[in-house]
Amino acid sequence: MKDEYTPPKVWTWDSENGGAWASLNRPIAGATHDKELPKGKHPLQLYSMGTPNGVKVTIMLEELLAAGFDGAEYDAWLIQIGEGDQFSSGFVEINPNSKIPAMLDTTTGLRVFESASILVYLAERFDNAFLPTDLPARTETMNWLFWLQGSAPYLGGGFGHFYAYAPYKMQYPIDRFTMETKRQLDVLDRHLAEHEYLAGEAYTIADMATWPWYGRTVAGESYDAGEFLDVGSYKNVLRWYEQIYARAPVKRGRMVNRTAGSPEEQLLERHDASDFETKTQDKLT
Ligand SMILES: N[C@@H](CCC(=O)N[C@@H](CS)C(=O)NCC(=O)O)C(=O)O
Repeated sequence: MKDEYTPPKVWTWDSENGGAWASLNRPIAGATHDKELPKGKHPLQLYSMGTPNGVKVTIMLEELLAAGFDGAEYDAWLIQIGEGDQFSSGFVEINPNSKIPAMLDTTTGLRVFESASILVYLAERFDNAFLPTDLPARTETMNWLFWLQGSAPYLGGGFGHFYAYAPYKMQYPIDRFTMETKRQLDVLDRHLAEHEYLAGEAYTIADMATWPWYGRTVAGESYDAGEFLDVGSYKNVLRWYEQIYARAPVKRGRMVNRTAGSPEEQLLERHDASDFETKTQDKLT
């Protein structure tokens, strides 16, 4: 069988193992080069890219600003993960795990990494916005937020990797992760049949975290796999996806640090609210 493999006694790093991203993957942590991070004028400095994990945070920041929290003004700097920016000494100082998104709050002097930690941090910094304070709804918000953080790696690192990025198609991992991805979509679909949002009646950080992953998937935007996953059958997830996409802050958040798609939707860096009108890629090129 083509995929059969007998592991050696001790694994060694074969830097030529192929597949998208292979040149960036290393079995060790730490910085690869010395470079400071840029700093802007706003209280919050975000270092990110418009991937699903990055978009969670830019949606939250745009939602906070739209809700009137001026202290949530932010500079969003682009970290090009395909070019290894996440391995600079400056980035590693604020996230030793070298993954976007990472944030520096210049008001408190705190670094914040892991997208869900950033969402909870921002909610708590700004009057528990989008994080209910009553115990049942707060618990349900956390349930779904942790569900997303545990589930999305199966969709991205599992299904997406083997369906779209691996050097060749292998049935065993594709079957395994397709099964799991469809099971997760069904979990969401059944829950959203009974509830307007993930935590119940309120739109929360759990929706903001889940929308860029599973919303994007039912919209057919993940890994060119809409037909393969039969995404049209998850009607309740689609209803929830569209309801959230109708929000102006979500539309804006989705554009920040975005490097793919139509140029008018790509705002590579965001330093001012007016940048959405004047600095998208269609206007700059
Ligand atoms: N659990 C992390 C995951 C972050 C993550 O995987 N980020 C990806 C982009 S979506 C990344 O920075 N990849 C770069 C790399 O692996 O070198 C979070 O939720 O923040």
